[in-house]
Amino acid sequence: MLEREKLHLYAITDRHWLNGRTLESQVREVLEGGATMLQLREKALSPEAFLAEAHGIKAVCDEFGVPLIINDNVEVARQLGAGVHLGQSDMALREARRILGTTAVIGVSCKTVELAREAEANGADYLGVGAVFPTSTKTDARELPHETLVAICHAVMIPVVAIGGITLQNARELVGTGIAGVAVISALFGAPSPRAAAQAFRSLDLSL
Ligand code: TZP
Ligand code: MG
Repeated sequence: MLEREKLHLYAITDRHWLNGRTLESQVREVLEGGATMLQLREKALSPEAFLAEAHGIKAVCDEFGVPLIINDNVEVARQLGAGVHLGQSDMALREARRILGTTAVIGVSCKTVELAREAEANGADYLGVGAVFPTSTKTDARELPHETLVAICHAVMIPVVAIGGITLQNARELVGTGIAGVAVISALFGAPSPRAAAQAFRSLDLSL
């Protein structure tokens, strides 16, 4: 089973915030700052560019001993020996498991207790649940009541990571919900110093 500690600070990339920097250097910063898991999320790169970038990011993650998860793309995950994160409209979990094997980390986005139970039964290693706060990063993300987050955490044994609009200011509101950690895009990659932002998240006492 994936250790809950690995999900404490789950950094998800976004090239929207690069401002002339490279994604690889930003990833290095958040890992230096203490991120415990890294998801490479690319919505617009060609398959070739995605794979080339993913190789570079994988090398950085390996250096820090941090698991790399690929958003949506099971084929890139397979070629890299990385994990994958699946939305409800991506490849079916069982099919992804067949392709990636038993040891790959597979996460699934869930918004209801039913979907959470189904993903656990089908062999998910962790769940991503949100949006727990308003976010402008994913324009179609609907806000999910904290009661639903709590209900999902109670309904499954696998770790749950909260996502959506999480900042250094509001993260404490999630204490007591049962989450294993927070998944963060803009409050890390959109920060003036992603390293300092990651350090600040790690030093928050979330008592998860
Ligand atoms: N899924 C639900 S909300 C979200 C995703 C990918 C965006 C999270 O980004 P941010 O910037 O941390 O709100
Ligand atoms: Mg997806």
